[in-house]
Amino acid sequence: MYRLPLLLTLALLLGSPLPAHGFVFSDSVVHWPGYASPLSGQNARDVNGTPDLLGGEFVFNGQHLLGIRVDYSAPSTALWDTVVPGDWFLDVDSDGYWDVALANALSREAGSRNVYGVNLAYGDAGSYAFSDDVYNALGGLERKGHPVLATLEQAGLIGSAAFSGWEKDPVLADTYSAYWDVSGISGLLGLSPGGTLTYGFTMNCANDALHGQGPVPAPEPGSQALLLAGGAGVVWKARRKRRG
Ligand SMILES: [Ca+2]
Ligand SMILES: [Ca+2]
Repeated sequence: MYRLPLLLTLALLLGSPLPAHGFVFSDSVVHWPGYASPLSGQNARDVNGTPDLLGGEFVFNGQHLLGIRVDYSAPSTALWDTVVPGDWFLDVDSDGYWDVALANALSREAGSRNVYGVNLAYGDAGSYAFSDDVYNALGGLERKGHPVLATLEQAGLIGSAAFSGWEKDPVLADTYSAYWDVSGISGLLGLSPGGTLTYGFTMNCANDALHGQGPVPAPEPGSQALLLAGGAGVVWKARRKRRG
């Protein structure tokens, strides 16, 4: 009778509180789908200038999104002071419409950021402010024709994020992290447990871009496992009793 105790142990492990978890992502795109630069040379490289966005993590506790981390490095420090985060775009049901925009206000300072409910089609130019217009101070060094900011005219404020800030004085090739804490926003930002989240992010100059999908954690198997374990325990005891 070794199998049932093993199952019980497994079920109890599954039923115990789990640490925060989510999904990690890497930078697997040069630009967002549908937004190649009209300058073909810019589409041949992941990074134009600096920083290099490396990837990061969507951190969940159960189905509740706690925050977003981005890791980045500084392949160059030239013009670093002019480069700041663009907005975060989240499509919580991956239907081709952004549902949440986290507005970074073109600032690298730590502090509060507004989070909006939006309904912006990926492919609609009216959904965005573009790199060409946003990064206009320095002679057109930006990646051309790339979304950077969300159009917020129809947006509704749903809460705020606490931003950790963006490195101001980087050491060449060192890796840094930025974090947006959205744990104070209730309602999972509309995320559907077990579903798929699509995200997009870039800097004001769109020199490097993040875009991809990841899984929203499904309801934990703990409660189900405990029920099963309870049932198994009853069966096990009943069988032992009968044998005894
Ligand atoms: Ca990159
Ligand atoms: Ca959507």
